[in-house]
Amino acid sequence: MILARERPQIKSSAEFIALEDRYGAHNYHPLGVVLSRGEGVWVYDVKGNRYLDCLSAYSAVNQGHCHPRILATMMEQAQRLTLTSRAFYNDQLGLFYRDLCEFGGYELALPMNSGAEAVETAIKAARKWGYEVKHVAPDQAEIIVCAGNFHGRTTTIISFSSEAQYKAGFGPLTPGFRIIPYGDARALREAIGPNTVAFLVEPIQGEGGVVVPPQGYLSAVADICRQHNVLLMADEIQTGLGRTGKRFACDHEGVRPDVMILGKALSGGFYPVSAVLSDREVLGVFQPGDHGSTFGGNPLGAAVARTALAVLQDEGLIDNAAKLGDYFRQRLQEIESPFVQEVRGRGMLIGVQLKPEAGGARAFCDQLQTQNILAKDTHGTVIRFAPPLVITRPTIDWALERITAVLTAAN
Ligand code: IF1
Repeated sequence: MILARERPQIKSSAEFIALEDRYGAHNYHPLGVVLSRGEGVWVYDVKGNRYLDCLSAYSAVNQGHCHPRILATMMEQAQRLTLTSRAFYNDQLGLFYRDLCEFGGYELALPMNSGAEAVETAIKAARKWGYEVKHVAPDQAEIIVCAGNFHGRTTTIISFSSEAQYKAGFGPLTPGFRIIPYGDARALREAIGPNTVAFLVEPIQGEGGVVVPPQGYLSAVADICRQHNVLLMADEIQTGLGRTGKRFACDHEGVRPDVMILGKALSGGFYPVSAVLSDREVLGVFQPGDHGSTFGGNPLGAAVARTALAVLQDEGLIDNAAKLGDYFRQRLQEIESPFVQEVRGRGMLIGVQLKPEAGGARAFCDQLQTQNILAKDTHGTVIRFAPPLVITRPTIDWALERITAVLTAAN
């Protein structure tokens, strides 16, 4: 059958960009490249130019673009059954639950779609746990979060953002959150009160500019949470599933959070699949009718996510991220650039912090694009390098040559 949708008749990048500009809300400011195909670490624009994808859809395509095994699952499942709603059982969800719980080492899972929905789910679980298990007085539950956090864009989540732009004009905001400095375990100890039910934290702050907390921070906050009967909730939507060279970034410090929040690469970029993992004591608070989602846990997403998890493990992508990530970071550190202040990160999540006088990261990303490398500035002065975890050493060397040229050229 011929595809029912309109095939693009227009060919030029400018026309595709004009279409988006004309009909789309302007809540993004993309780089001027129009992509139409992806394979592994490479993406191709409408003119056929090839680029190394150093963003990986914000770490959603850790397994590489259009991974053939995930694609095969997607096609096969899409022909059998895509969506049933949770009003009925389906023959994929249970298998996904089992694989995900075994992968993460938790008793129970709750599937959603976007990352923000999974964070919302964790917040609801923590509050209900607070009332039912910790016996906090009704409507008094408090959740502690960190300055510089990024957990998504819903009204409740932006309520505890420290970034003025994310919430300006969107009030009234949701109460019940308290912001403390990131990377400061003592600040957590001092902020905890009788109504504190949870501490929500990213093991590495992505949007904050690839901020790696001091060594020992995660294990310290885990101890503090345990001592005070406060749930440690790790948002590993960006850092989890191999990105930092371990299964979860918390694994670097041997920390097992009470609540693990996953998204992005859980589907290898094929489909929005997110999930909250925890144990019976926490996720057990949800009764039928308390929470849900039309698409969450659908058979297509469940099947895709199972294969996405299997690919991470079977192809050794987590080890690859550790080894080649260290290599990439070290080689970036060796570049003698007048513009670079610091190179930081873990595994294949790398941030190049530019000096204030470098004039912002965006211009460097534009330059990298002319060298066939797509990278995204974050926080104004940080270039983020986070290619798919299927990247090889020769490709990293290819990229380093070009990155070096851009970082050492007189701007
Ligand atoms: C955008 C950053 C990445 C996340 C963490 C939850 C979510 C995200 C730790 C929400 C999403 C994305 C969304 C994207 C930009 C972005 C991002 F630059 F903001 F920091 F990835 F690096 N927790 N992060 O990173 O997940 O609901 O989007 O599925 O444009 O907002 P979502």
